[in-house]
Amino acid sequence: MRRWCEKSGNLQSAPCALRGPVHAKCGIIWGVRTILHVDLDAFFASAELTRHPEWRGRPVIVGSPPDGRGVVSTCSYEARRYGVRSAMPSRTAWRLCPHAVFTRPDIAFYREISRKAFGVFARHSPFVEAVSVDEAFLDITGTIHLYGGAEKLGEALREKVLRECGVTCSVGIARNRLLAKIGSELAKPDGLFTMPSDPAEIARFLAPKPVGILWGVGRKTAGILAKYGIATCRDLQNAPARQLETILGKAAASSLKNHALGISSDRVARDEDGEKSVSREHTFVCDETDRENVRSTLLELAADVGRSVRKEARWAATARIKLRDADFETVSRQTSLPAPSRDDRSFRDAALALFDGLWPESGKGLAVRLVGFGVSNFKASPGAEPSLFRDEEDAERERREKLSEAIDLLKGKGLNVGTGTAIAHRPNSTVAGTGESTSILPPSILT
Ligand code: DCP
Ligand code: MG
Repeated sequence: MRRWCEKSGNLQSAPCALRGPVHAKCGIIWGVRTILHVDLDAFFASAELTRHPEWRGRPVIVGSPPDGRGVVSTCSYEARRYGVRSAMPSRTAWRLCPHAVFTRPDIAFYREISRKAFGVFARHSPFVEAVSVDEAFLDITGTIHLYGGAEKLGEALREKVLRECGVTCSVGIARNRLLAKIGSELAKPDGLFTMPSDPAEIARFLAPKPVGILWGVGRKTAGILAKYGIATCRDLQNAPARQLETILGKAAASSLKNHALGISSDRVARDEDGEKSVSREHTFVCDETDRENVRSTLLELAADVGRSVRKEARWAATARIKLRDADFETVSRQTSLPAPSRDDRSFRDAALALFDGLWPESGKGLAVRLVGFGVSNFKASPGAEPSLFRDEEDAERERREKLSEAIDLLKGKGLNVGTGTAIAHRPNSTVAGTGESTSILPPSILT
């Protein structure tokens, strides 16, 4: 029997030499996983149709008015037939489709519908990982039997989303997140697609598809690969490892080659991961080009992470940040903290240093979709390695911790202290908690 490696996502065609639930050599746990990816169709436009049924059947464009300099957020599938796309200048959209209904985005309204949809997702699996305002991964391994099959579960979910939220969605079902996401893309709009499960079949299935179908391959990476004659997944599958390493670097080369074969180590974030890290992410509804806004959002996330860490007796030794650009390419950087800490100042300093490295002040033309901050590598006690200045360092650390705890207390009483505006008050935003509250998350996602 073929089994999927829980950790790497690889399908082992020959049974493990050392049978049993745990691979004795590397400690890998064996099991068969089923992942569902769900993405609402033309989300903002579909949401508008729930309160404007008279627009049904017409091209609907949500975004800036066509007489201004703004862009399209999204549009109905009727408008897509005319070539209208997200991020296109509204003026161009109007030229392509002058008879379309144009309407401005109403983020608060979409957030309500999104919250309801995540409520439906959470009823189909305890393991829900929010990706953005309208998409999520569900690990449905443990709940399939309640529905009599993965596809039946997927159809039940789609039916409930439509009934309770008034919008359609598309679902992909596969053995890992990478393939599930490809599946939902192929199912669009208003469909369900189950990816093959045999590794050879998966490789054959992906071979003719353009490299852009793979998660993380945005326009930029696709452009670089094209210069070397790599346009399809088949080209990637056959590319010599050396050549790919020269183009992309060692780590990216090996993961991309695996992705082209449908192999991915992605896992839907689970509860037990919470012990290992605490993180928060923020997805901007529209791409954010204002460095200062991304930076201050990051600081709010760092403060939120700090509050969470301080609820238990643990001190983090590592901090990391994550940025995802408009092409869905994600970069992350991590650093060791000077000492295991849990005060706001330490997290803030680390976040800023990492951010400045990824997006220097001189960096122009960046557009960020998601920003995240997390800490990990927890220790049971604070402080640094022995040093000459230990007493002073200890005193300073304690002072900072006390200050952070005092702010937590005041915030807990509803007093607005500290810097920054709550993310929830920004129009261009959704928030997802990961790490300790990972499996979740309708409430944290959009508060
Ligand atoms: N969005 C935006 N600007 C973009 C891309 C998206 O404001 N450049 C907003 C509007 C979308 C929502 O995010 O409705 C979700 O993005 P998706 O990429 O999932 O796009 P849609 O849901 O609109 O369409 P699809 O059916 O392709 O998922
Ligand atoms: Mg969508």
